Amino acid sequence: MDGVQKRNPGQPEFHQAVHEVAGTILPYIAEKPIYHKMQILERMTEPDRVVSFRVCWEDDEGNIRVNRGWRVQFNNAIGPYKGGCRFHPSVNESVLKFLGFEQQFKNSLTGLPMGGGKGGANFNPKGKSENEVMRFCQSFMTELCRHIGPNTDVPAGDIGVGAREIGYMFGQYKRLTNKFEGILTGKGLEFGGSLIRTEATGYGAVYFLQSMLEQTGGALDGARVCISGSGNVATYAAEKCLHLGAKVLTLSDSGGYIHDPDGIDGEKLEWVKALKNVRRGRISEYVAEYPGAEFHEGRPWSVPCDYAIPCATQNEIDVDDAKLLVKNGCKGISEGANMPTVVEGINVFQDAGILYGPSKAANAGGVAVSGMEMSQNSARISWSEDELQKLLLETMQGIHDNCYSYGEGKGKDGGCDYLLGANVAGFVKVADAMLAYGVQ
Ligand code: NDP
Ligand code: 2IT
Repeated sequence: MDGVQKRNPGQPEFHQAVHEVAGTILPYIAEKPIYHKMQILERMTEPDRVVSFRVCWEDDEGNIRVNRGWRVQFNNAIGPYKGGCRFHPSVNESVLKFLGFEQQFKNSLTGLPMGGGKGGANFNPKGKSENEVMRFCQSFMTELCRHIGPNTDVPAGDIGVGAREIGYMFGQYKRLTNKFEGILTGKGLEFGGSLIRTEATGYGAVYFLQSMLEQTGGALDGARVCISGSGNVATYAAEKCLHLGAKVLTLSDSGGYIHDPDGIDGEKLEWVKALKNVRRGRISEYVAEYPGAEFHEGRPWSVPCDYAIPCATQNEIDVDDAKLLVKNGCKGISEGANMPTVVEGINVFQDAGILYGPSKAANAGGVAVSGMEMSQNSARISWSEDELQKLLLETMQGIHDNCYSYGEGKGKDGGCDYLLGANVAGFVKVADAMLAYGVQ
């Protein structure tokens, strides 16, 4: 950890992600001297490369705007670099390195041949016109296109990057290279996208929770669920909760959260999806449409619930939020967002002995279906929705079982330590591939 902090000054999110993994991996590799001798964990903390570049674009008033873009190619030991792109003003090298670091283990857990990477820009899509977003995406891809390829690096969406942005970026790649190839996932169905990629992360996070509940005898039917965020992951996590009979009480955005004591049903959820994807509005508008609900500033964790599914951003559950959730009777967390809980918050959940599904396992459904999109593009075929739904469910159950096999009996009172399970299960495959390649 000292070395990581020294080599990466001013990158707290990256330190946090490494700390969380190292804390569970170090005891595991203590008994496996070869990993230590070959410095595998240390090599995993150093990205293969970080590309940063200027993204220039013209706004609607004719002003020239300058942003910074990045692609962090973390590790391609088990497959081409793979991971999303985030457009948000908070994006910096620390955030993208934490995300890329996590992604290498997450992608390994899916069982598919994908390495880890992440990219994005400090661009704020909020308040931008369609044309401004298009020009930004085109400019971003004009540089990014030299660093990616179907067998090299395959980006996808993340915060601020959805179907619209992927369409603009794919179109620009095609135009610049004169190649129609699977260099992005999350594409539109008309141009090589896969069915259920949109739903996959949110559905997957709920399947992971369901698998954990099967071990302990809990159920989602009739349970109260708090969800944060109101974007891609949050809305589809909510949808799957509804399919399984749960009552969804909250959604949020960076302005605050809504609490609907009657539950956010299917019709209300469709309204939220249109609000976010079509009108690009704010979650606070929900209470005008549904007066039974309340809007509050801050985060939704003070609302009593049986299960919580954070689906907005990193560090959105601090130690006080974690204590409050436990105090109010929350029995399980499944992380849809990446690293949404601070390290001390994770300790609170684990000390309380409640179920804790860490992000690299619980939200792997999105990248798993991205991997399936890559396969479909390579074979120039498309699988049916039924096939993909079954594959997603089986993949999430497989990830759960893999984590369980390493974490069983290692948690409080003999429960499963899913954090340890996910870290070790994700680590082993990447580590063994790196061993095979020798020193590099
Ligand atoms: P979206 O852009 O679709 O939605 C993000 C949501 O989170 C919005 O409601 C947004 O509110 C809110 N949010 C973002 N930043 C903050 C912040 N700093 N404080 C409070 N709220 C915030 O992104 P996704 O749903 O795709 O991603 C959500 C999370 O899931 C991220 O952590 C992402 O890394 C992770 N993830 C996404 C995957 C995917 O397939 N898309 C796969 C795996 C993980 P506002 O509109 O106000 O910004
Ligand atoms: O964090 C993630 O796993 C994603 N944003 C999805 C990555 C992908 O390549 O589909």
